Amino acid sequence: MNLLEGSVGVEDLVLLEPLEQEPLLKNLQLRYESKEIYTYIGNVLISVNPYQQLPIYGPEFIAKYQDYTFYELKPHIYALANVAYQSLRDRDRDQCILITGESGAGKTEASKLVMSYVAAVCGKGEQVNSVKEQLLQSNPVLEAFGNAKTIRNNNSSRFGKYMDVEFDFKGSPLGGVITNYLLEKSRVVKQLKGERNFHIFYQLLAGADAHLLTALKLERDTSGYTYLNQKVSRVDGMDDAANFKAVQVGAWGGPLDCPRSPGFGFEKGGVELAPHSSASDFCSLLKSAMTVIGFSEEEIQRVLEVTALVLKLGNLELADEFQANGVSASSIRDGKGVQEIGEMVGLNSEELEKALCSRTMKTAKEKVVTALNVIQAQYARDALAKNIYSRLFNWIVNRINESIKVGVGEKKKVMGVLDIYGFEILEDNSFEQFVINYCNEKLQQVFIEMTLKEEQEEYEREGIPWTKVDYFDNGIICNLIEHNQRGILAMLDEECLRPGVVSDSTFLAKLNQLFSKHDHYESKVTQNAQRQYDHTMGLSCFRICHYAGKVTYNVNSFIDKNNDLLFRDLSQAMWKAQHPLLRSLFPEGDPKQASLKRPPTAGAQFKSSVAILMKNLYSKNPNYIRCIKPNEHQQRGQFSWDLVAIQTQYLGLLENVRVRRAGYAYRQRYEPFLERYRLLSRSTWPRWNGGDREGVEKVLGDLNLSSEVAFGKTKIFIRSPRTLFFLEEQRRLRLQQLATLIQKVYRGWR
Ligand code: AD9
Ligand code: MG
Repeated sequence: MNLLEGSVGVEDLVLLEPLEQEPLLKNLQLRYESKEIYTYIGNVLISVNPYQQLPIYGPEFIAKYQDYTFYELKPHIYALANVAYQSLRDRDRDQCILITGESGAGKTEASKLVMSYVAAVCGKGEQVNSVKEQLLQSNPVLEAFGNAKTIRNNNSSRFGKYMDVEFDFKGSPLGGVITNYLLEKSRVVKQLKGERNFHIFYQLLAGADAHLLTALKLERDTSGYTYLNQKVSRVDGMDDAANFKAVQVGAWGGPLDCPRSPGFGFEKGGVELAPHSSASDFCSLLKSAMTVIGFSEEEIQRVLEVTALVLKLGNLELADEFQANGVSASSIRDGKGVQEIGEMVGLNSEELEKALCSRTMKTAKEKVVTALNVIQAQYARDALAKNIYSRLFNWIVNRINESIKVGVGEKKKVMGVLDIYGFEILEDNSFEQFVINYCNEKLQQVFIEMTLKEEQEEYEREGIPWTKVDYFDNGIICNLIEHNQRGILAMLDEECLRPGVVSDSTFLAKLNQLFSKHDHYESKVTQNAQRQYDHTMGLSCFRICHYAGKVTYNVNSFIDKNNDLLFRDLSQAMWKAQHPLLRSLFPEGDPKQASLKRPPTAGAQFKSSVAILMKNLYSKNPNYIRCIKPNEHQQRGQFSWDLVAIQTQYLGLLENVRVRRAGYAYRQRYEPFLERYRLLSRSTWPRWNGGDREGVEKVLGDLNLSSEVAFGKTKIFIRSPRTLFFLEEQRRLRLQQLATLIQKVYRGWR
């Protein structure tokens, strides 16, 4: 056990004295600078992104962590993965691993390390290996279609992901289910300066062989595509990529149980493959990953065709056209582009043009066709591209699920891994940030409730009285957002569905009226006199005081994004395509389905998927990884105090330590505890023949510490970290004493 011995700072923040923000940060900094990126809060793991290859992964480390219990080795993600897996296998408890943190903090890498650990230790055999391979290969495929270079992270996941891995009673993997959340589809048509579109577009153009490019009617040069034409077709930072690759290969390197397809596998993630690797490798590698998962040749081809279609749609230029009656209309400028699209997906090009440039409205008696002006037609084109891509992404996830799904009747144990966007406070916060932060608010609720619940359960198991812990309950904020009738999301839906003139500002007015007295809601109109001079908030904004801090949201486009409507003309046109995949993405385009109810709004869909997620998480034993980003520059060795301070605050780390310490700060099984401290009592040193618990009672009794501790059924519980420090100090002195004694004896001999 190396509780404090040889460690840099404290390895478990529960032992921090005094328990305040500054020492907490100092401790993380000290450890980070010594390349100790992992620190515990009890069984919660904090991980600070090293942005460099550390020699702490790979089979040797996997083997080590497999053989020891949680506190016996340095804090490590393998230790957490090990506890989760063993508890699933041996104690039959379903597990979930919740990984949170802001963009670039290392969530996706953490999820891969967990998966690689579990894959390495979870059974052997041809069948098992093939399941492992399918599960692992889903990663590069999803990263190709769902990740992109952003300013904050060269391989940023632009979707949330929850993956249930299912095991049989022996702990061998059977398969799994992936759920994805809210792909950032606006990226398909527009990216911020310095960012890229989803990796797949660049990979396809650079990596497809000439034959495939011709078949897809694509050009190799990215600059020819409006949706990609952002001057960042490659990602700098070879070093990062090389480091990253080494880390990941390390995690798998050597003869592990799980076979790897040569040169491509889970270990490479998307980072190394995406922008830096030989692109031609990539395409075949992506294809091979898809093949391993079970995509047929034809399916892969169809997927690439739809991807190409999106690029080509972006290149359709729209031009003004004036009609005789003075109404402005539009048409497609370049006939060739629309023709090519038509040929590729089996669609009449005139119909496509009509669908893009006009809108059909149905009244009770007749159909009215209105011409769209250029701006409206461009909007329609972009909406179509975004919809095609996000539906394609969902289709890919479903297709993977089809391959990895486990039979209904089979009894299984489940480990869920959640890699989801962290809390976001940007300069300009919109609908996306609103729902992301709502999700984080819910996760914080789960976190507090489950940490408390687990504490309580452990005390009950050990037969120790439980005292209630006070903590900030963020239920009031969750309610403000999600209440079925009076929540902000419900108000937004009401506004979206209401007939008559609705706009973002009518929505805001409604909120202002309803929540003027709410403690966690602010806006320019509802602020009290003192706050009126807050110039950071515009008239079109509202602010929510989240558990993690205040966030100002601009309501512009809330209605539009929540509605997420695609003109029926477009879905009907897509449904008419002969291309089977494209057609299947637009079932509502089927005229027979025309009377179908309106699909749920984006907000309502998100809310219900969050509710399902919460239910799923509550049914499992939680394991937390809290990822922290040490600097904004993706640089190794830099620890930006202020940046980390904000994150520790919104990850609620202090609160977490407080909860953990509210009862008993430290607990340990009797046997290792006695082994460490028995030298402090004459009754147990040098020899002790009694039971472990009795031995511990003797040691603590002799040191007059019995009132500071509680004796559980299998563990000793220590109320204050000070007691532990005292024990450690006594032990240190005693060891010194013993060393002097030994020296004396030795000299005497000589
Ligand atoms: V985002 O919300 O998807 O934008 P993540 O997922 O939190 O973000 P990611 O895991 O992608 O961040 O990590 C960002 C980069 O940090 C990786 O591409 C690696 O270059 C680097 N990283 C993260 N964790 C480790 C690690 N344990 N060792 C080495 C790491 N490098
Ligand atoms: Mg990620």
